[in-house]
Amino acid sequence: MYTNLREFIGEVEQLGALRHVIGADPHVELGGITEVAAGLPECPALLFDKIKGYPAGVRVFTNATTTPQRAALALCIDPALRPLDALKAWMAKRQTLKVQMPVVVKDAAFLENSTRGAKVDLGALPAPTWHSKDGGPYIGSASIVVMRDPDSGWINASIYRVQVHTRNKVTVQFDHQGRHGAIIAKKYWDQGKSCPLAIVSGEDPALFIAGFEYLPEGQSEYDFAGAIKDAPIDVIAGPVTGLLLPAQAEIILEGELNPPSAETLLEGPFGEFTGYYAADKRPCPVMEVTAIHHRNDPILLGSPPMKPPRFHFGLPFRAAGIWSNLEMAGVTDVAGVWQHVAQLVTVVALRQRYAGHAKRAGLIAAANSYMGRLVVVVDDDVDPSDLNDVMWAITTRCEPAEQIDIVREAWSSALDPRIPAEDKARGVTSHSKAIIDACRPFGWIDRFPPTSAISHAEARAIEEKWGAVLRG
Ligand SMILES: Cc1cc2nc3c(=O)[nH]c(=O)nc-3n(C[C@H](O)[C@H](O)[C@H](O)COP(=O)(O)O)c2cc1C
Ligand SMILES: [Mn+2]
Repeated sequence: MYTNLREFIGEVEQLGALRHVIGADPHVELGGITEVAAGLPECPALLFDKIKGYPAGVRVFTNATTTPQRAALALCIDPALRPLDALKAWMAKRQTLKVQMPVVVKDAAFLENSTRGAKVDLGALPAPTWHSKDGGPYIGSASIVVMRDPDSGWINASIYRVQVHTRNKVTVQFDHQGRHGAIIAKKYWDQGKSCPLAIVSGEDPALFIAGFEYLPEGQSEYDFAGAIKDAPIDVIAGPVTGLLLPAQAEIILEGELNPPSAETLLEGPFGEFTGYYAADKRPCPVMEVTAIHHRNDPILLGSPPMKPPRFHFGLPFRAAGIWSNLEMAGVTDVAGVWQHVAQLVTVVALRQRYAGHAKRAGLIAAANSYMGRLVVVVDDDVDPSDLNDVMWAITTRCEPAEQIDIVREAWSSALDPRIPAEDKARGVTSHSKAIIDACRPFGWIDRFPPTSAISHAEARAIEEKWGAVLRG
């Protein structure tokens, strides 16, 4: 199992999924290459070197976890598992995670190079401008923001995007005031202080995943990342802030987030995971960077939002959450849950046992589908991770006049491109969701025409026996 990003990249290379890209321009080109690669069938991970304007060795790594295989690798789950089995393994693992407290170590490779105070120059790092209409370069698209709760000492370490503005100023963007980082920073600001923080780039992929997961207030993403790996995360006190920082990371910025009453900068716009821009420039809290540390030949981890179906993670982690929600609510016989189109479509597969079973599952899934307008429920002979299979079920088992329900004023967000600006301006960020029951009607399920298709189990047996012949 990998102990840091470099070892993870080595594992990706062993799988044959790494491509080396030499000479890309960090202004729009590097982002474009990342997006095109993410659209290829094998969706390779990319290690950029000799980036235009930067010395050889200063690198950017993208598409780290964009396939099911690499997402499983990052979760320390067998990457050979079929996607739905890998997601199921993750759901089971997440339910029984044994928290691992980080351990303090004496040295960190990121201390190989440090600059402080007036010598700090963010221009030394290849922050990409990911999309042509973005407001500027972003050093933080996959980096974690570390803060310490002044009351309890809890360390929060999650992902908020970070734009570079000057040689020592960046902005940190919270989507809403409920973000743990926003809650912690406000505590310092309310006391008239700046909030000490660190931006960690080129972190261990388990920390990248932990930084995305919804964890309860008070639980550290470090503990969760340790649980993913079944091994504690190494940490070391930052020389300037004293914050405990991941010792295996590539690049760290230390500094203070100033109260917005003292200073803000206009941040964005930034292309979002929906494939659209959601807002124009907006005032954002400013971090004054007082120290930069990095390993020799540092690797910046980048994960720009891209046009769907491309997404940061090749396994739909939020679908695993919905799968657990269904089980916790007592819905039996769930064969799988998946999300497509960058989480915007949720599919539940189940074995119907009673009238209303499918709708019960659909309603729970709809309630928990963030920004998703489409929820589909299919029978268990349909693979929810295969969009073609799902469309086959919709077109052959669903009578639209009878089997599509609409739920209004449901959970979306200000990032939703289809909500009118006037509504957003008055705080209305809900939308409607269609629940498509693409199951065979329960009332006459026994009389529904039998399918001619071979079962998943039969297909697997044939693949095992004849796969080599078929693939040539
Ligand atoms: C690549 C990526 C970028 C993200 N960017 C942001 C962002 O800019 N602002 C934000 O508030 N959330 C962002 N998120 C979502 C949060 O990281 C996520 O919801 C996290 O659980 C929030 O952590 P918290 O509960 O500790 O605040 C991003 C997630 C990912 C995977
Ligand atoms: Mn958190």
